[in-house]
Amino acid sequence: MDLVQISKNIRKSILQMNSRSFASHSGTALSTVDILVILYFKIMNIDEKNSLLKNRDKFILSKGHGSSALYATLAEKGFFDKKLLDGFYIDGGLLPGHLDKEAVPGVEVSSGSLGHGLSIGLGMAIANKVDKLDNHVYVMCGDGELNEGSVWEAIMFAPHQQLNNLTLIIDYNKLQGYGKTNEVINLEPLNEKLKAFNWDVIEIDGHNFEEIEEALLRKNSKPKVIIAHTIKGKGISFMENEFLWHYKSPNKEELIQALKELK
Ligand SMILES: Cc1ncc(C[n+]2csc(CCOP(=O)(O)OP(=O)(O)O)c2C)c(N)n1
Repeated sequence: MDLVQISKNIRKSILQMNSRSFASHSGTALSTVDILVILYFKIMNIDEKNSLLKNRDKFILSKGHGSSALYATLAEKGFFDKKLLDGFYIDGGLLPGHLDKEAVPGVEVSSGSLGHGLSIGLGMAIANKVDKLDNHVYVMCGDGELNEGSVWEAIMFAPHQQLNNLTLIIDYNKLQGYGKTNEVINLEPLNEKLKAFNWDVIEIDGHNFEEIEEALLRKNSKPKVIIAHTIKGKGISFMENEFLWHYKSPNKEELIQALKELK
């Protein structure tokens, strides 16, 4: 399995989808791709032919505005036909701009309103314990999303429930919708804060496949949080760390240039 090629295919799909529909959030989607590749192609117990398998692992993209990345990953994995990606965020298309669990096989939670995914994942992790299922729940939040107080309620509650079947991944790309995260509301010292809330904290380069896999596989007795240092717009030189690409959609020329970089 060529993970590098898979990540390139997903990045390509994201750019084509966002360009076709004039959608925002290309940078948002691109920072998540390498983590999604390891989760969906190496870690999670899932069946693309049976998306509702009872004892499946679950992934929640709480930063639902990065929907194009999850749709592209699910299509790459075979949950649905890649042709459906052409209907992303357009009238009559089947893939809504923000994530919709009713409309798309493999999407576990509808999201887009920030701050809810971790609490929902926490509930699923508790339900797994009650049902004596040993399946894992993974939730990805954006760094700006941690501005939502509801996230910190869940961060406080998960260790109290001893949820060792829950992993939070923070996509720490240092940018959000209003600028730099450390200028809007500084999260630092994030590692120490999460440790103080009694989580197992791991810090990694969120684009390094080995580091991502090792962090996801590491055994934990408490809920685990992976602080993944990522780059918004990762993979496309003119999008990397550029705030503009939170909002802008690639025009024809930009799309051609970006796809060239992914060859
Ligand atoms: C409850 C809520 N408030 C505001 C927004 C508007 N909004 C969309 S994206 C975004 C910034 C998110 O930043 P971050 O979580 O860092 O994600 P990134 O795009 O940087 O990966 C905001 C505030 C929203 N979607 N939901």
